[in-house]
Amino acid sequence: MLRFALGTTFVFLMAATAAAETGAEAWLRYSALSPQAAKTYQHLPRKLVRLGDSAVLKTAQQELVLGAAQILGETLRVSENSSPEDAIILGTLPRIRALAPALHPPQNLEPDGYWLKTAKIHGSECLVIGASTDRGVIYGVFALLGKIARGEAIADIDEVQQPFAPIRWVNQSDNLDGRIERGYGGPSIFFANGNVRSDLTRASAYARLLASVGINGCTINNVNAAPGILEDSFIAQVSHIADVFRPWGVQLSLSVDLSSPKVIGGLDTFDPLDPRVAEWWRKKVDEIYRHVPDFGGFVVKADSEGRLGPSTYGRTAADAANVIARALKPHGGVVFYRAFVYNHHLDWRDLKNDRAKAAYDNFHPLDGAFDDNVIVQIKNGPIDFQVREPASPLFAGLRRTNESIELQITQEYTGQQRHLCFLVPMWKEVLDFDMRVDSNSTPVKDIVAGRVFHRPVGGFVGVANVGMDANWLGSPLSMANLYGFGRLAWDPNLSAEKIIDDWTRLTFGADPLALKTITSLQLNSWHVYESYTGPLGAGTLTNIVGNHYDPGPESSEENGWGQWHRADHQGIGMDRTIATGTGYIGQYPPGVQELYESPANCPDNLLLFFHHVPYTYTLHSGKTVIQHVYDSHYDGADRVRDFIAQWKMLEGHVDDDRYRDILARLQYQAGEAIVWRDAICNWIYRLSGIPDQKARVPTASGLQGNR
Ligand code: GCW
Repeated sequence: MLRFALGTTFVFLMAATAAAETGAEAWLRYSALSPQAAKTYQHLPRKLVRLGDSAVLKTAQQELVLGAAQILGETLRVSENSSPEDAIILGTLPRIRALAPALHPPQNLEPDGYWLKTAKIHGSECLVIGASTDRGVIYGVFALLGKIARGEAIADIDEVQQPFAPIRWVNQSDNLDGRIERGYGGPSIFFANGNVRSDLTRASAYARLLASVGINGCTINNVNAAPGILEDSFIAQVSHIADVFRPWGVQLSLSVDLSSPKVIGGLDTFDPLDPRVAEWWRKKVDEIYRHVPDFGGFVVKADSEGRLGPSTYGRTAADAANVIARALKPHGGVVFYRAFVYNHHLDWRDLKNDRAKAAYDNFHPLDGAFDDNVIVQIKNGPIDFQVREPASPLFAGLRRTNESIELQITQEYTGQQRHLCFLVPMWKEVLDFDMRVDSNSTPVKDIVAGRVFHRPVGGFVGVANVGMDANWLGSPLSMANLYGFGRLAWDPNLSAEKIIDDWTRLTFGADPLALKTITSLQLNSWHVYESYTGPLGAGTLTNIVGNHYDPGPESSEENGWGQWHRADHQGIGMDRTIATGTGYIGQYPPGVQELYESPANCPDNLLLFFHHVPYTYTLHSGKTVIQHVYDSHYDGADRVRDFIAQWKMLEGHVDDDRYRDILARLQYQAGEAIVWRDAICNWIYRLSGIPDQKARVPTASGLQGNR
């Protein structure tokens, strides 16, 4: 009777969970397959053998048991021994070789790579999930469950997956008081009121999400770092977060303030070349590793946006990075030194000044000066996560330095999770961009992975500000960006179409109309957002000194921040040419210079990033710049309205909770797109005095323009 009662409660709870789609499970919903679809997996062994008992392997086993129960309704029997019986076998390759010498696992499996293979072992039908590291086994389990959840065939599977690069990290921007800088999904999952939270359930669930897409590290605090994070008492607290990350193979790291030796260490200096400072870092790092033996390392933002740095003592970024790197080196830790270093008091009157040049100017001269456990972390573009930027020239400018690319999952300048903006297509453009180093094909993805310049370490970092909101980022559709970042970091050669198809099936199920509509909305969303917020590479025309959200094109000008578009009565755009402009284009290899230096060659979508042109300049599209601005804004606003119509077709095809939530979001976005359209069109009309050919934009006299 008790059994019956429990069973009923369980079924009831399952139904309740399925009905209330909070988004908390994200792409790990593991919703039950139809009996028909589940039949495909009837030969999946029901016994599970785990070779080894590390925490990570145990997590892998638990995940597989959970997934099989939820997706297939099957209970996997866990067995420590490998008696001759059909089984799923989890383990690292040496253990698998010992068990089944006749199997031939892949020879050169990279760390974290995995192998999924159906094979006969001692006469039994087995499914092997093998890897070079325990962490790789978890990745193999998630990959297998993803395939089953999407109904893909696994009967004769023989698949090897290798990570493209060793660094696949996220950076959070959490402050110790629990607020998140540029966080749009609620307060911190790590900190509250100046302490580490006592309940770290969400932190553990986050680590699971990260592991499920192959992310292996997480920096838990803001790059604008509070020195207090390195107080001994705080390190003890931080270790609790590492404890909940560890079973998922996620390494913890910290952002640090370079002035810490002085501010909290009691020294009268933080000069990186002072031996007392070196000693302070060494002791501090040793202390951290006593609490967190698998600690990943530090992220450093220095001499940037008011943060102190080595320039205080006339030292270089390399001096600063290396003193910390040497403390971390014996423990295997790394330093991510951010290249986001620029002067935000630039003289805007000087047309030769250019913030875009800062990263290259500051770091290229230091190439070769960084220790081999330093990674220079470079934002995808030379300004700051605008809706469109060219790839940073610094990627090609460091041949003897490790690099990572910093991508922003958080939609700071791209609609703050209130506008739909799927960023994978944008990231792919940067990752695939050919830097033409030494006239060879050298896409950014290959450079950051260390393949072009044969660097020992490198990869991908995503700024991901998840919070306490049930759905993590504040918007269910934004989670495609977190998922997509992980998938791309693992394999940047995946297409945006494949990534969003996988995500949608896992997040919403396989309803054909839902699949078609959601994937198409996501794939179109970046261009649509761009069309009403940032025309032709001019930058996101938002309030750059305030919320980075509302339209505010005038805020870019006449201040030192350097996000200038130089719009005046005659024309618009920054002249960054070698010939007449700031010379920024000269930072690229010659093949790329050729692409951008002449307006005739430059792609329309970056024209105003590189050139100052009259409003009447004719684009490759055949339109004038001014008419393009008008048309793209009207088109963008119309297309968001059309998103609503498309979404409404999904009533009954997706669960009611998310149907209504997303509908409300799109309706809100449609209103905002009109606000943007009108603000930008009116602004540019006032500046240029050139009316809209289609007479939609009110003219000075209040009459409509010429038709
Ligand atoms: O884009 C800017 C953000 C800051 C951020 C900074 C950085 C966390 O507006 O909030 O600081 O970039 O990346 O350092």
